[in-house]
Amino acid sequence: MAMDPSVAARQSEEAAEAFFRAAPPLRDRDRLAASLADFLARHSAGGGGVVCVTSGGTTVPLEQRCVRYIDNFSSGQRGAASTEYFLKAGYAVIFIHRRGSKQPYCRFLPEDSFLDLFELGEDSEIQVPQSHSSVVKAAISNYRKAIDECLLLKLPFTTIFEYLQLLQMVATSMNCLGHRGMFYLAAAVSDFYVPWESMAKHKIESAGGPLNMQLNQVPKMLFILRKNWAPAAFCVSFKLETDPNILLQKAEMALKKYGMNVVVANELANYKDVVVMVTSNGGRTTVSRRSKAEDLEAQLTDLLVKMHSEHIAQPNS
Ligand code: 9Z3
Repeated sequence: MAMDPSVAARQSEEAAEAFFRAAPPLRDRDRLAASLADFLARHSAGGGGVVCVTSGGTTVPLEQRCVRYIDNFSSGQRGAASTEYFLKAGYAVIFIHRRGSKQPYCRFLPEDSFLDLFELGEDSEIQVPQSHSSVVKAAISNYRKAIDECLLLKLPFTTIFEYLQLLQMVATSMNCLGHRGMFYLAAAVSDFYVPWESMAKHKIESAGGPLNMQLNQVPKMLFILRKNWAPAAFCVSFKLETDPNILLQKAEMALKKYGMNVVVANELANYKDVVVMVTSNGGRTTVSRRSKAEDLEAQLTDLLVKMHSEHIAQPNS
């Protein structure tokens, strides 16, 4: 028999509360909260949109003094590129990102950028070779403009504990923006984790033979975000699958179960080239990259910005 929805909702809320109670407290919480409050105060008046972009994969530590961890697939490319397009469209962006993942405006810099981008001149001064100068100038000027005009706030995470605490902090603070807020949840979030209180304190011994470990399910925070943290915001989540036969069905399930406005469905094999936007009015829109020179995120964010404007114009939608 299906569970009563109000009982299921209460259970999700309790699971979320238990998760936050037991999680190790966010380092630097007060400083991060102050910079978030300052950022949002600048955007609370006026009619502009504010989007929270999440990007990169969360880790699941196996030990409190962590040597080993489980990771999630995500380079941060999608979140970093999308941040650039949202800024271009006039949004203020809160970029919750995995430490060390791809960053806005740095996507076209060489991998080992510090060593590859600079050279020593005749008098040992540091200079940028001509071949890289236009990429470097564009990156610096776009980045500086976004920071100086207070349009980009970067908040880093590594673990699932940090990620969910940051998301909760940002979402509850963005609630004051009502329909002007958007969530674009591209981070690859762990489904399973080891609760902090049952986690080994020190490095797990290998002398004892095979390791048996039970992982708990991470509470479904999308549901809580929509229901309690920022109910009026425009919410876009991503669904990643490796089996194309279940992808759209899973995306539709997420749309209904968590009350998302849009679920972007993508398949690991071709996620850079094609995604399907599944929307709450029953629509399915395929977005494909027209050439390798183009970012799929340009089209995707363009469509979402239009849908978000309609959401703002029709507050009861
Ligand atoms: C995605 O599906 C993203 O599009 C990618 C982007 C992680 C594939 P990259 O960062 O990759 O450009 O290298 N993100 C969401 C993945 C996810 O964990 N979704 C959950 C799920 O599928 C729902 S929150 O269950």
